[in-house]
Amino acid sequence: MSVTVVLGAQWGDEGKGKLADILAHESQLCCRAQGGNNAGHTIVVDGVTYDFHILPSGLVNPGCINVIGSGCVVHVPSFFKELEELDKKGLNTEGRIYISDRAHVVFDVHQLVDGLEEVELGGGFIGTTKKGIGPTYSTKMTRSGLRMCDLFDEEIFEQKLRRVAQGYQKRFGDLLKYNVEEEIAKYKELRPKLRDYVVDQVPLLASAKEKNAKILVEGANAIMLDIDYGTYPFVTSSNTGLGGVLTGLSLGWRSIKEVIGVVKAYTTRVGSGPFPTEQLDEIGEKLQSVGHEVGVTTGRKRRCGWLDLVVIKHSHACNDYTAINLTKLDVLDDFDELKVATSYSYQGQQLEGFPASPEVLAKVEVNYETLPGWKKPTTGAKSYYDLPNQARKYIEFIEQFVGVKVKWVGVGPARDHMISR
Ligand code: 2SA
Ligand code: GDP
Ligand code: MG
Repeated sequence: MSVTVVLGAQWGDEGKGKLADILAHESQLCCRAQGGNNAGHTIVVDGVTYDFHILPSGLVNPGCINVIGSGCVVHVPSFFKELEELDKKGLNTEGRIYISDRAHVVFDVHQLVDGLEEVELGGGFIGTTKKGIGPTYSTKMTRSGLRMCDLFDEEIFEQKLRRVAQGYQKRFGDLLKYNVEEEIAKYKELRPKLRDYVVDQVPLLASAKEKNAKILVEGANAIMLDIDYGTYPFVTSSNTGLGGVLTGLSLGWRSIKEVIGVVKAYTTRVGSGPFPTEQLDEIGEKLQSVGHEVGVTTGRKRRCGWLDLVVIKHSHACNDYTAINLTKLDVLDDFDELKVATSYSYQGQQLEGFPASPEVLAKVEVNYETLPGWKKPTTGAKSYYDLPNQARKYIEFIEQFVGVKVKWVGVGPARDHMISR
């Protein structure tokens, strides 16, 4: 078995979905290991745009079986809605999508609580997608959550869901506008539809191993949103790096052949939290508008700034990339010069790594290297040497600084706008 892992190296939306779609062509299985429908991946194929949230991007490839792994959290009505939308676009997903029976279920109550917890935080709100991700992982960790396998025994299901609802009702009182009986009734309809999708992922992946299958793992969110290594507390509630892949799917570590870090040629972030290279001026606005930086799940404008190599080094230290896919290089086509962060200083001292403390992070001074722009379109480039000289210098600067080869370069949103080296 050989496993290729695609991971976000910044704060998400680097273009993981597009690379996953390309690599799915040589994979028999495409798996998600963590997260839920907070993720948003846009894939453009033959002029058709597909938006994925909980579903793996491997579904675009008709030869690929897709798995939502044990480390994921699933809001069942949203899962079916997403399948319906793909169906409307003519994509046949029948027999190609499975959910682990160990994955936790996101209920409507989790989504409501997500909103209430954001209100409780006042000015310090996280800026979540309000998809119930944090509350669901919280109930998972406090061992009160429901897993997909719990949905099929009506009695146990009702008992467990009522217990979750009672807990929240005690905490939020009248602020929580939730009717548990309505959600229970909804599952009477969903239950029979779900049976064909829920499987034991462990033997499924074990049999893939026996058949020496090629497996692709599609990361969701990104390392700077990782619960342990990201900009805590402004993070999502799962392990979004390589660690989450190993716990979220029953894959042997020995099978992992490639870990590809997807790096946007500049930086974006949705939601609150530290962002040292953010540009709150016309540069940030230009990156936002040229890059069409709008959240796929919530429609929020993404915050934008220069490429931060302190982030990429931290990200590489956490995930140990074997290669980088640099994306959206074309968005930088019309800049006279480009800045790239190479270190941070705090109280006059250069820092060694990416600081854990949000208070320190808020006060760091960013040290930049300035590189010349290329002022030429890159979207038509088919090979590395079609790229302007200064664009190649930009890529090589990143490569040398991080110490990882840039194996793919994205020069546009479509599947064929990708240079491979
Ligand atoms: P949550 O909902 O609990 O996971 O939110 C916690 C933080 O994680 C961020 N987050 C994301 N950041 C970038 N992209 C994400 N997916 C969507 C997209 C986002 C969207 O692809 O565009 O549509 O707004 C994503 N999901 C979670 C979130 O902003 C919080 O900072
Ligand atoms: P993901 O969450 O990492 O899969 O990324 P998203 O899909 O949320 O956001 C990336 C966006 O950039 C999508 O709209 C893609 O279609 C688009 N995209 C991906 N690669 C490129 C690229 O190289 N150039 C341009 N211009 N757009 C790209
Ligand atoms: Mg995204």
